[in-house]
Amino acid sequence: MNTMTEGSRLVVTGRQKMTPSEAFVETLVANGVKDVFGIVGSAYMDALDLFPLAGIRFISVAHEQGAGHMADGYARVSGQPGVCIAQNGPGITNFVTAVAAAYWAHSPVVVVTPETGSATLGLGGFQETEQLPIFSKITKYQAHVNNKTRMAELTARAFDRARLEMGPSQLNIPRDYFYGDIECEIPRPLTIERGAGGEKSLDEAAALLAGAQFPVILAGGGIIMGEGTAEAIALAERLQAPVCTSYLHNDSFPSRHPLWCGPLGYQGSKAAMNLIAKADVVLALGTRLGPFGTLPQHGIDYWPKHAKIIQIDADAKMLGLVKPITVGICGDARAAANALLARLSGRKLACIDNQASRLAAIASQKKAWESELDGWTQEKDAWSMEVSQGANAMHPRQMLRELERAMPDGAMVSTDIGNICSISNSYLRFERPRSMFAAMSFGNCGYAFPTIVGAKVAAPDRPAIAYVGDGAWGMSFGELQTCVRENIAVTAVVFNNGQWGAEKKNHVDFYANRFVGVNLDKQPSWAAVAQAMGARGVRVDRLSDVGAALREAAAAQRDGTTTVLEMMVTRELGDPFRRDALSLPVRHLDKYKATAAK
Ligand SMILES: Cc1ncc(C[n+]2csc(CCOP(=O)(O)OP(=O)(O)O)c2C)c(N)n1
Ligand SMILES: [Mg+2]
Repeated sequence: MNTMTEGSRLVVTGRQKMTPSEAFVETLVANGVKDVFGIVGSAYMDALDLFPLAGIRFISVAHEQGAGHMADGYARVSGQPGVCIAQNGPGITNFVTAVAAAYWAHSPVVVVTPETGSATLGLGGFQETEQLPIFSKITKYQAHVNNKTRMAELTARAFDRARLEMGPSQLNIPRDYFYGDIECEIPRPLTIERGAGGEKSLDEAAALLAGAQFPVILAGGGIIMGEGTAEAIALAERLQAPVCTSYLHNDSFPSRHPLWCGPLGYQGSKAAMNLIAKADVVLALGTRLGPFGTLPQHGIDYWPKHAKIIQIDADAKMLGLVKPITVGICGDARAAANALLARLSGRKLACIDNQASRLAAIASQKKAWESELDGWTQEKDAWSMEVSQGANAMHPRQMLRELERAMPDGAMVSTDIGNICSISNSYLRFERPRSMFAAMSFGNCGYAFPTIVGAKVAAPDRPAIAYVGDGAWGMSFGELQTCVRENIAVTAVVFNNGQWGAEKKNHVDFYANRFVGVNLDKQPSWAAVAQAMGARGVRVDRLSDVGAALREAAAAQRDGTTTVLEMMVTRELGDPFRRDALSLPVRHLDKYKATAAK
């Protein structure tokens, strides 16, 4: 007996003779892999041939970058490794951007990189490049199959490490090593439980929290990855503390909870910023406190520099890296929250004595921010006023508010990098974790659409919506082919403002409107392009049509139809991304003096 049934699948057991291709595919099966994203290539054809009988669906995409992002979206929604594979050389180099994005999103992606044959490596044959150095800085682990007998062992380790280190791992396989006879056993996946952190640090943290007058929780992605939402809620309720969500993790705390205050960071919630500014103790739960996510916004320099900071992160290297901390706890967000709850149980808490005034502050800050958002129908700077005057198109903020109101329950939303996508941060609220998939700190345009396609594969019953600027759409709409061909129904909301808006904003603010390469003139009708590609394409010009258009598109997903909603919006632009990193132009050469700041 060398097979057994596990769930609905047949798995091989015991040490036995097999080919390396069989060993590779069986290790995928042992790791629960049901979907692999990629583009077909001769390099791994012998293994690919086994996918159907192994119960693995090969999702054939338009571009390998798309496959990498899909594996990322799949991993982020399921918590299980997403897998992508491609042809040696160019197929693999096409993965690079997606792997870098997955690295910073902490996504357990297994990147399978078949390589040129071991017998000709270094001779500069066909489709050859050194595939390990390229990924060395954007993976948590790299396995190189240096001997075909190690195929199962190293494949299994790539999965174990992706899970353990919460990030991409690379499995590099010389293409000739798929062939031959080996004898091996398929390893079972490792299950390593993460703990709460050191006892002493947890005691110190509990003491700080017990004495805090105005504790604030900063809820990070670690809560989502650690499945710790219920524990985070319980801790917040025990402390009656306001909860801010960390930048682009708007799904780390339910927005209908009275203690929820909204996101920090670029285009975040003023309520969250004003409240954290008052904190005497901040509990940063499951966050690396990334530098971009705590920059001043809306003119508010909110980070409480004199507060005691308790930082909890599963990666010890993140503790105290960006912000000075009082207590650093290397632990799982959920386990640590539980350990803190246990320590606070039955204890007298200073913050409970003054809870009424703090709850009143939360309620009034939230009310003020909501009414500010309601009244903030358009951007009021000179450029925005000029370009939106008399325009028939919608104001982006109003359009985003309408999308928010029409957002179907349980929706997953991915967001791209751009001015309008960034502004959407103010309007994206979620009730459950694993719902928001932003491009995170790698910040690449073209992220959102393929990522939502991968998310939809992992969660086919949830509405899947991508927010994408028209420039980023130009980079990524090719994956509409994948949606149509592979019957993966999603909705892309494309913001047509005819420009690379986020970068144009820098021209406006720093370069006296000298526009170079920021206008997207002569664009096609993206609704018509969608139709030509076999999807539904709808052009939306009026605010009153936005909600119905989104609801119809989400409903169409149930019939297997992908929709592109082309939102016609004005060219107005919100606050810039990188005010922190730009300076007014200085010129020394006469030739360029005309461009110097006046
Ligand atoms: C791959 C990549 N190339 C370039 C950039 C620089 N960049 C950041 S935002 C942006 C403009 C995005 O334009 P669009 O997608 O149309 O959205 P909008 O800003 O107009 O809302 C660009 C080019 C980037 N982040 N990623
Ligand atoms: Mg644009």
